[in-house]
Amino acid sequence: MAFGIKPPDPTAFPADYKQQFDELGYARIPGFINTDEVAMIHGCLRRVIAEVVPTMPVADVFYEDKADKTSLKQLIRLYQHDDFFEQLYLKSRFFALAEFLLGRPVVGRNMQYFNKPPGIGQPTPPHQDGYYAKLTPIEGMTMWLALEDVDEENGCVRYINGSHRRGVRPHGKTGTLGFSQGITDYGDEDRAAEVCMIARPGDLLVHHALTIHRADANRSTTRSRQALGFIYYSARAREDEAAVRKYQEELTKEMLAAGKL
Ligand SMILES: O=C(O)CCC(=O)C(=O)O
Repeated sequence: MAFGIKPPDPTAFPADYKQQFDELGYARIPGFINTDEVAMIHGCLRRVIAEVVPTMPVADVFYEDKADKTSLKQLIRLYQHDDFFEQLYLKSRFFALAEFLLGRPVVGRNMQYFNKPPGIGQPTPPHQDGYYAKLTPIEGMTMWLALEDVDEENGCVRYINGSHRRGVRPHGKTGTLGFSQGITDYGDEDRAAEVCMIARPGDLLVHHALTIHRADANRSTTRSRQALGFIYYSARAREDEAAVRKYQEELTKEMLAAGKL
């Protein structure tokens, strides 16, 4: 398997990664995978989009415009639909890094493909992943792997330093498919504090479940903005599964009624 099974010694990762994650609420790891590995992921994504997506439930495949199959914006639970992505998620150095950063055993909860198609990719509203997750304690992270050049034009991720230490902010419905809840009192002070994460293919961003983040729309008319998201929870965190399921079912109904799914 490419991408390496767990390193024999988890301290093989530089201590600086954990220091950044603990202090800022995110770590930026340039070149976490190399160009051959990026190319392999693109190849597997092309295969999945051609062969697997047509068999996936509508609740796991989001388009900016469902009548236009080139406007694919998100694939949910990718690891449950394809063996390559299952290995990449659960038996790789991504998994090992998650345990290193959290300092305890983790479990995989979701792996997603994110795209902002050129010209039509919508903004990602400001949010905290931990709000969606209904976890106790809120111990988890999302890894965001850039598969293309990402900058201010095509919608880089923006973080607020230290926001993982300041609790959960109020969230409300956004109407955005894939990011249904956003921070309701996000203001100028928040915008002034944002740090824009410019990334190259293979760079990894890792944010804590409480770190506030958002992304702009894709303003480029020629470049997409593709990434993979790996969500890991601490193994000791308990999820309110019934509440999450109920919310997801209601949301799917609403999105179907709105013609978005
Ligand atoms: O891809 C994006 O725009 C944001 C992804 C995100 O919010 C996340 O991974 O938690």
